Amino acid sequence: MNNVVVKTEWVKSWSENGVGWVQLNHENKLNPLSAGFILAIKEAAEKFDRDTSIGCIVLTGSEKAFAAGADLKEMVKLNYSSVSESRYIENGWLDIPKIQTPIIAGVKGYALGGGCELAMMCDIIIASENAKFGQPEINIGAIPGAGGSQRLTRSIGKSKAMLAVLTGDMISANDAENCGLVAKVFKDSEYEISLKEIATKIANQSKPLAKLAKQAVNVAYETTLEEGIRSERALFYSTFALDDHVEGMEAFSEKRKPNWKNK
Ligand code: CO8
Repeated sequence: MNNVVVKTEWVKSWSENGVGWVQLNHENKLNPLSAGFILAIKEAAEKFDRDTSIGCIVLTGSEKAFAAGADLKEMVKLNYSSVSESRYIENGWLDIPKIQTPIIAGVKGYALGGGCELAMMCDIIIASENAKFGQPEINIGAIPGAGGSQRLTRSIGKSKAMLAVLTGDMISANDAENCGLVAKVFKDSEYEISLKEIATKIANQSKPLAKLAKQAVNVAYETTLEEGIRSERALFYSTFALDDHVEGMEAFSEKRKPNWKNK
């Protein structure tokens, strides 16, 4: 696992109306996540995170899959010492949650194993009605390894997460929406336009305010309620230091749309 080649050719990226699109575009439309592929995904997302014209990033996959998990053809060759010594999961995977720009996972088809974990690292999951989520690692001699047992439990609760992790069964898009894993499910015919509308709406918010809001929600994931409320209050106070706070207040008083300065 040393000398991993970054597979940039498997990632398509473009920007439109302040949205940075990162499409997983492996020649196998199931998008198996090899070490070089995840590094390319991370690099494309980080490039948009550094781009001040981008206010929202969207990760998407193919018609068939967001990603059907870790690349099992790569994984079959690995052993305990090669995964631990090469830091198999630390490289790339752990950088996705550090992205400061709001990031959406747009899921069509399968989001399984590492694919479900990658989607859960994003801030919002929007799905097409054919999407299927799951942590099927138990069926192939493993358990979730990139946060699945932790993020799924926080997202849908212990009992449902246990059911998914212990049976390996898939969760339909509608069930995923009902239990809060997915924010919205759209009919296949409406999915792309709706995903674009949501991403564009977020991209056109004040960028510093959106980043503070994202930070505030994420604190709820990681700390106690008391600590989270303290942190939210400090972030709320800090909004008063932004030109966009003044602009938002003035626009409300003048009954017009705010003209964000992004500072
Ligand atoms: N990795 C590599 N190749 C895959 C994968 C995969 N995850 N999934 C499917 N393929 C390959 C198949 O081997 C097949 O290849 P070939 O044509 O050479 O035989 C091709 O893709 C098409 O697959 P299927 O014929 O199986 O397609 P179906 O449409 O019939 O089924 C499924 C689609 C249901 C997605 C099925 O392929 C499947 O169950 N795949 C495995 C899903 C899985 O177990 N995912 C979890 C993997 S483990 C994991 O993600 C651990 C994460 C830990 C952290 C990440 C560290 C990197």
